[in-house]
Amino acid sequence: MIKTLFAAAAVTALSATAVPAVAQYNTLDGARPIVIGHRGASGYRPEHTLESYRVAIEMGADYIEPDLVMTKDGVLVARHEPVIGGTTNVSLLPEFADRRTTKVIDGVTYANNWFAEDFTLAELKTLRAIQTRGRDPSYDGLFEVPTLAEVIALAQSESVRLGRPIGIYPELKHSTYTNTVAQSLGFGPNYFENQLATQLHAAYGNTRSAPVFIQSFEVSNLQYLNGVTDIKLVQLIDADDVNADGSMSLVPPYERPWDFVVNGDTRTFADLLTATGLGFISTYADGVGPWKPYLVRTVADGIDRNGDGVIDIRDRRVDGSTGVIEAAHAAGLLIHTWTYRNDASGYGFTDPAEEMAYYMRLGVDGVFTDFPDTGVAALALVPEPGTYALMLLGLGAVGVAARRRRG
Ligand SMILES: [Ca+2]
Ligand SMILES: [Ca+2]
Repeated sequence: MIKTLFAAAAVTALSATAVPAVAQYNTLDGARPIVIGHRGASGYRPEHTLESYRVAIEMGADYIEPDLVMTKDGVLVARHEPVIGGTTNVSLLPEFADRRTTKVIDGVTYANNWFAEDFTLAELKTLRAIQTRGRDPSYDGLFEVPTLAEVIALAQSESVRLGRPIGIYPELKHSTYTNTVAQSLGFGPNYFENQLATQLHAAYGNTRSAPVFIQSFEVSNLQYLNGVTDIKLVQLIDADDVNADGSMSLVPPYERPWDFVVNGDTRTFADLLTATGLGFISTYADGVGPWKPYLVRTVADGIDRNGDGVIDIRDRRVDGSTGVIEAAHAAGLLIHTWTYRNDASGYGFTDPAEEMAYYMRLGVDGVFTDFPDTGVAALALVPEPGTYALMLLGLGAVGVAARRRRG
């Protein structure tokens, strides 16, 4: 209905040859898509450090993304996983050699590694973050593991300093697992979600207008939070991989939310993206966050788009929307997708900004990227739908005027 109203406004403006107040994007409400600094600016600095978040903010990210795990003393800290052997220098520290162990998290065995919940905050603070994915290691060993409280403080102080809102997009990692650990440490049920909600409410108030999205791959934790907070909630949608024919691969343990596995719910992640599934999500969440291959159709046409001499899944030509974006919007859900990387583009895009712009033109409401400056660059490549229609009618000057007006 909102989009219909905007379209009517465009026609009125056209007939009056005035500057049109048109919807500029195919997003749920016509607003500019948001750029989310995935683990900060993790393409440039070790992920989930205050420095990584700070660089993301400097590059223009609208939101910074802390993934949350829990310490032995129940403090929420930012790490991609409870497993910390690969993202810190813990393996180099002889004093923690005896913490090395093997655990199973959501059906996956992590052998001979270190786990956040076996360290107090004071102990974790003696570790230093290291870069991942083979990226520039020159910042390794410099930065601490930040607490959620420190991430909130950074976002709020930077919002004041820069005069623009910097949101946070915390992810509850493995809630079922983390709450089991929390109970074994003597904390109460839903400790993980309660801690997050308590800290967010103290910092922002219990309000939907807080510059915060809470995300999770599990469902029951978000349903629980829906009864605890008005802060916006986003259901993440995973898959195992993309098959050679471009279809989604749904293989355990990545075929359904882990709490579904525990509770015997047989719905897959893909089931949650049907109209029925999206309607279900809309009963407890404000948005949905699918892995990006769910959103675009692709065609294998034999062209080596990335020029590496091999024809594979990454060379497939994108061919429009699968309909998931439109279905999410029809269910009233925002749609934020991930992860965009300059050093690992998908589907034959040689320009990572153009890749993000493609999804933005289709209507996604936000993108998670390790390279927030590229996300900002992508925004400049997205023609506003209203402007584009006017240009087709030979009124390019009006379109230029409209583009200049964009803040
Ligand atoms: Ca995350
Ligand atoms: Ca290739």
